[in-house]
Amino acid sequence: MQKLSAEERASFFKDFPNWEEVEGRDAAKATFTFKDFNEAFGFMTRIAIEADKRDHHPEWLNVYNRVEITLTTHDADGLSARDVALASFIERL
Ligand code: HBI
Repeated sequence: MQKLSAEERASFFKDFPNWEEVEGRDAAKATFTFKDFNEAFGFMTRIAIEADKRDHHPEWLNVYNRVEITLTTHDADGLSARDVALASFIERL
């Protein structure tokens, strides 16, 4: 699996303002806050189903109404097109 080039990575962070670089990792992180746990977990459920379809899974933390998502591609040891595609899906929810 091919990593994003420096240019592709720069474009990603410009085009996806909710996502930020992760200190010391070639990864992207975003935090989403919802009305309550039910809303947050519903969001996670929709992502989980899509992630499994894509065979590309997020690293994430849920605390009550907050969901922190980190995307990276283990097989590429960094950000890949699969992360861009999943971030795009997440942004469209
Ligand atoms: N999810 N984020 C992420 N990165 C991967 O490399 C990855 C995955 N989910 C499943 C998966 N790879 C499998 O294809 C391999 O572990 C076999």
